[in-house]
Amino acid sequence: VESSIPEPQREAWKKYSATGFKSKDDFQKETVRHIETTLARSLFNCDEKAAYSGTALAFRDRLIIDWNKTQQRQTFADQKRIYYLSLEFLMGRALDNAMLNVGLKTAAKEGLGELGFRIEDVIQQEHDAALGNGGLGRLAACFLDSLASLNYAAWGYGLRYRYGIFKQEIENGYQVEIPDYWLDFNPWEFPRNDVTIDVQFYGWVNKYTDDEGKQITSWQDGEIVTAVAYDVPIPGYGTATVNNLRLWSSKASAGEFDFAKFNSGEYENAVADEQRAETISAVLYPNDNMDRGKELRLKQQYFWCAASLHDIIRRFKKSKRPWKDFPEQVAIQLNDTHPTLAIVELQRILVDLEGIEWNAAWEIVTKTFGYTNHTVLPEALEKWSVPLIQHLLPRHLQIIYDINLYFLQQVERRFPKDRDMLGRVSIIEESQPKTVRMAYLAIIGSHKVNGVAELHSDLIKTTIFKDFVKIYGPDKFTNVTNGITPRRWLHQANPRLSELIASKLGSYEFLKDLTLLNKLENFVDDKDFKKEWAEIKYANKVRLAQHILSATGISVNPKALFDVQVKRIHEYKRQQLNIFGVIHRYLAIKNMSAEERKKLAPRVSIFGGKAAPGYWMAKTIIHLVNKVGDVVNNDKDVGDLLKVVFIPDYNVSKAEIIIPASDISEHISTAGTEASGTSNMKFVLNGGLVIGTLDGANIEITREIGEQNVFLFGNLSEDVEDLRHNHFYGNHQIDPELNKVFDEIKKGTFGDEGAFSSLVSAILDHGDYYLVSDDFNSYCKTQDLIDETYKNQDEWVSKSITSVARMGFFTSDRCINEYADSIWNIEPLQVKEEAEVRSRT
Ligand code: GL9
Repeated sequence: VESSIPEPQREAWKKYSATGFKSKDDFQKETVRHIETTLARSLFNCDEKAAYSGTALAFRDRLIIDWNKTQQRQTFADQKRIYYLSLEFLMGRALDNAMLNVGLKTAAKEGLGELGFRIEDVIQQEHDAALGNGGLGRLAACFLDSLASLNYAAWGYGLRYRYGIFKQEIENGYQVEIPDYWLDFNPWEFPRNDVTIDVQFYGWVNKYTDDEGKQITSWQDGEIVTAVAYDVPIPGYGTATVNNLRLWSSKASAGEFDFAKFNSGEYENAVADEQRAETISAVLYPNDNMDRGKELRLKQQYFWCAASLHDIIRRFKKSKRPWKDFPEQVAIQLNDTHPTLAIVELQRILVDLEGIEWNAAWEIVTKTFGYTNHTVLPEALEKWSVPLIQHLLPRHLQIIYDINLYFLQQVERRFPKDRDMLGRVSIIEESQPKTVRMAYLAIIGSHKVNGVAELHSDLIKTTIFKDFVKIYGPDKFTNVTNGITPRRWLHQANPRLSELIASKLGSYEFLKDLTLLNKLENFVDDKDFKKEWAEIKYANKVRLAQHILSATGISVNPKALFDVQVKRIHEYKRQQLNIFGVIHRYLAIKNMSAEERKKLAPRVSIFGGKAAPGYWMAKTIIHLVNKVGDVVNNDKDVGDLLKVVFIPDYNVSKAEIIIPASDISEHISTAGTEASGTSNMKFVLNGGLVIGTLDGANIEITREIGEQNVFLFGNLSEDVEDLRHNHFYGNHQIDPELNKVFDEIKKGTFGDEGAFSSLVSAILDHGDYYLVSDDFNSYCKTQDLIDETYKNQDEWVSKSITSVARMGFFTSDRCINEYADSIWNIEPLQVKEEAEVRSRT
């Protein structure tokens, strides 16, 4: 590798090369130095926020050293890299994770203590990086953690939104959205003002023959917006690898920004141009499992795809290899269809700019890309209007039509008799206006398509992508069941449990190889161990109860059974089933004798999650939960037997408090609708049991931990279609107990009944699409079984331990290794210093 510094001068560099702190004393020295000089504060005005900033900067220095080395090493090795393209990275906080991975948390804890701060309070000062909506974005963050921990040469590419997912407040029971401006102080990003890429929009396509008689296709006269790189270091656990997450920010291009307008007095117009450019990366779209088809969203997608691809190609070109080697050097994974335009953009670059013949180019493209599907919900499948693409990306639309033409010709040859097939699989939907089916384009442009849990991967093959299985054969479609990082979701969120496990297994090796947890089964009858296990759960519940009190003013008894459902609010996830079940329980308690009440296990029903701002039904569910809480929590007959809590602003750092404190969590989607779910894994890994439907990863969790350790209920995925049909064309009977719940709502027990009529009539009058009534009886009975089981604490704790012991499969490390083997064809890049590195916990 070439160096910019000549040999004789390198000695001075090496002598002063940064090393970062390695002891408590050095930590203090560096932290104080940063507080006094970088932040210009002193011991007279150092609050917890400043202590956080200084600590973060000290740890950042350590990370950067490994980061630089990793990037050098990867450049030097010159082997295949993985590029994970995702519009969402739901990272949460970085400091605790950096401490764990750098391995000097104890030094920091003691060092901060001597400086007058508690490390827990300091860690909590950090603003969550919330550049995602839910499971899909958090999965991307877990993947980055595993990629670095396993030493894969991998880059994430995303957008640097100025506003992450909105903050949620609850006012009078209603969700209110507050903008999430998170960049006031972010030590974890490095602006690379020298790494910029100009991205074009609009314009027109000029086809002509040049002087040498060559056919030229040129996209010209568009508007240019500049992408500026911001790099975020991603440290691995137990290794010196620190990978890179590159986020693009948009700004007016220097060439484009009209200085003439300034001079001619059009100051406001010039500023308006600038602001328009910056708008592209301004906000994360807050929709979960929902496609809204807004022009600005399409602009975001192209802006990010184009910038990322040009960056990847620039790197590839440095190796001076021929283009046909591109797929041996580059694997690009598409996180859902959001980055599908990258397929079209690569084809455009190869054909229009590099002069490669169409078929040769297309082979390079399809070998490079893999596509992960995350949902079968029809309303979430992206379709972009043809006129919109025509306007914004005229050349790309032509290429999409050509891709489609060649594809359909191939299909026609293979299936000459199936005339409907062509219309069914065409990338273009003949609607009004015509639309581009992005999932079809992603399948056609990739060499592998995967679902995210077994059931889901089967469903995409038999339903939405059935025809493509006929066309390409079954091998193009595969499954990679999701996973979660045990570093954040066990060790960081639940340090005491992690410590207890380590004490029994003899080391923290399980954080690198989660299957080692199976040794815990040897201790299911160990009385002392069980006692400690239960105490830790209790302590976590006390911590959550404190949070609930400060966030909502509601006081809950940590001895009660904590029943938790936290996730985005969506009809398919069926928070309405949960709250109707709560009302049913409330009515039952009201009808009980004092004797009967004594026998009942006290329960706290905990809800949390954001509703998309435009999703009326979801907002109504939140409103109902809060109104039910108002009534139940203040009913003297009920007391501690039932409390209903809505925790506002569910996010990654709240999840770290909530998940370890759950006794039972709810994963109760209509069978066949939740592609995987990942919080189900997090809850079980933290010793919580689950109530769930046979959906997504619940099925594989059950297979791993055993049916006796899961509370399953409800109809099966294969019966859903018939049930829905019968709701409309048969005699639709509503569950009688559910009807009583509706009567209570209609009576106005929970306030103005009109406020909730849409929720009730979705079931009574509109076909109960999500099968709430069909599953209600089985749901309530299973909840009763949970009450019974919880009374036997000894048995409960045994189930909890056994379940944790069998969760090894669900680490994202396993998941990433599967992607590497079956989709990317890539090996880890070994790190020499590894042995010397880090005694980490
Ligand atoms: C989702 C699925 O709904 C989840 O079941 C799945 O676990 C995750 C990760 O694969 O992907 N698909 C999807 O669109 N979202 C998911 O969570 N929603 C968002 O977070 C945007």
